[in-house]
Amino acid sequence: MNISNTLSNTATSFSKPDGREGFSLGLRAAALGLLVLFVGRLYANVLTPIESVANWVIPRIPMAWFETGLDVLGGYAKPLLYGGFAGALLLVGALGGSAYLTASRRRPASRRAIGALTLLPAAALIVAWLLVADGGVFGLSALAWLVYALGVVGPVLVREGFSTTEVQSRSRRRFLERGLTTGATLLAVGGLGAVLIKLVERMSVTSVDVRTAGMPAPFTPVDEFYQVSKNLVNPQVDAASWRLTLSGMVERPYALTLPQLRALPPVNQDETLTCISNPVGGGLIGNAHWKGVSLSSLLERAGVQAGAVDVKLTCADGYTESFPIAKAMEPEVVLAYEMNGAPLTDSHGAPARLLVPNIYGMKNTKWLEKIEIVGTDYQGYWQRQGWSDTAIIQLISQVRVPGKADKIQAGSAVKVGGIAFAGSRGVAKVEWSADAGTTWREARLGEEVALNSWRFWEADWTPERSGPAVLTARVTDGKGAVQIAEESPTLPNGSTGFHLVPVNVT
Ligand SMILES: Nc1nc2c(c(=O)[nH]1)N[C@H]1C(S)=C(S)[C@@H](COP(=O)(O)O)O[C@H]1N2
Ligand SMILES: [Mo]
Repeated sequence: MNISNTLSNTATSFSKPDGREGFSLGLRAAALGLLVLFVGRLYANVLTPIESVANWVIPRIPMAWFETGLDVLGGYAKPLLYGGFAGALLLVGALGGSAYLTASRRRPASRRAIGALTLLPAAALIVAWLLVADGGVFGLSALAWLVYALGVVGPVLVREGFSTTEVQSRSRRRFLERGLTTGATLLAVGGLGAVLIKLVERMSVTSVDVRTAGMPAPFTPVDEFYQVSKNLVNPQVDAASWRLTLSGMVERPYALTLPQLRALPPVNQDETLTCISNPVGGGLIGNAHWKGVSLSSLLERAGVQAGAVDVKLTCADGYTESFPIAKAMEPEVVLAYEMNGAPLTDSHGAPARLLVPNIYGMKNTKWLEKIEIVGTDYQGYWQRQGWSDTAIIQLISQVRVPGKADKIQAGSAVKVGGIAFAGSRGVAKVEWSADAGTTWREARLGEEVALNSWRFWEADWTPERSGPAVLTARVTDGKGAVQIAEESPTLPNGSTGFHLVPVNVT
């Protein structure tokens, strides 16, 4: 045994236990790897593994599970899933680093073999990911994942290299190394925080039970407008390179740039949008002023051929939808590029999204890129999962006031009011009830904002007795159809039933 070996053994015995050292090395390396994944997601549009997996899994699980998950987690499901994924990868990195360092120190001869073994699960994950990842991002996704895997094992390998070098320069190396790892750690933590915030900003995280109390503004401010999308992280479409193509069963296929779209004769339209997933009384509803171009004018320019059945829509996030060609020819179907007087925001579908009156939000496609005329009844993303294809908006009424905090006293008048919506059928009448629908009285209707918009209603109520009461409302549309009491869930046709609001009269 020579002197250098003795010194080396002494140095090792003074260093942190291998497991803990490996843990912290692996953790930092994983943070760096994760940073690479997130930066790639933000700036090169490379899906992270969690999104590839979610894209594959979600359409394959029963919708009831999906809905239950949303019910339990509310609007936080997406950030939680994403954060959980980041946490899991950090943990895998840390545990991997720890296991690797411990094992390789114990049997230095098999260091390389163990290194290779550590890479095996990563390789298996890459293969699994490749199998589920969608289309064109295959290569890039795999590359990012590989960087992550190497990021975990690589620094541990390098660290191992350090520990076997000559003893003389050891303390200087340690000093340098410590500086480098501290710097890298700070960079990784800061960078990770910053990109995570940016990614979370690109998630649609509206909870179904927000902002249903109190009368809403007639036009919903953009930042309060509900957001729904199938994506964990929404696309950010580059307006300069964006093209809308019109193709399929048309005489003259063509493409439009955003300036070309904006140069066409504009249509201004007030319209209420609501999600088919909105429960009775839920907040996934909003009204806005939209500006864009009528879809029929775009289709007429292309010349729709005989035998056309559906308009098929494809978006930047891979979302697909469709509706019948007859619907597409209605002048009020609008390809919008402005919302409440400002360019569409990313979360609401910039640079252009469809507005389809009388039909649930689902078919109001955001980030639209491709319009195809097809000769079949095309089934889009949600239809393949069992949601309605016609997706006609159900009759909707909500009681928004009085709220939970308002005092209601026997013998004194209180304002009762809310919203009513009937798609493009129009609101003809709203009735309200203080006994859960046993007896009805007619409410006063607010001004009609627009045929395709919601309508406010109100009434004065002077309760006679104290005790519990249940407020509710029902709407009659312009064709004489009356909202039904029968309760049905959101899947597949949108929720029905009365919005029952229990109150206590004192
Ligand atoms: N490209 C794309 N468009 C989409 C969706 C989507 O996931 N991807 N979600 C739809 C659903 S389910 C609804 S309710 C509306 C919501 O529009 P908003 O977020 O502007 O309120 O967008 C629709 N358009
Ligand atoms: Mo929706």
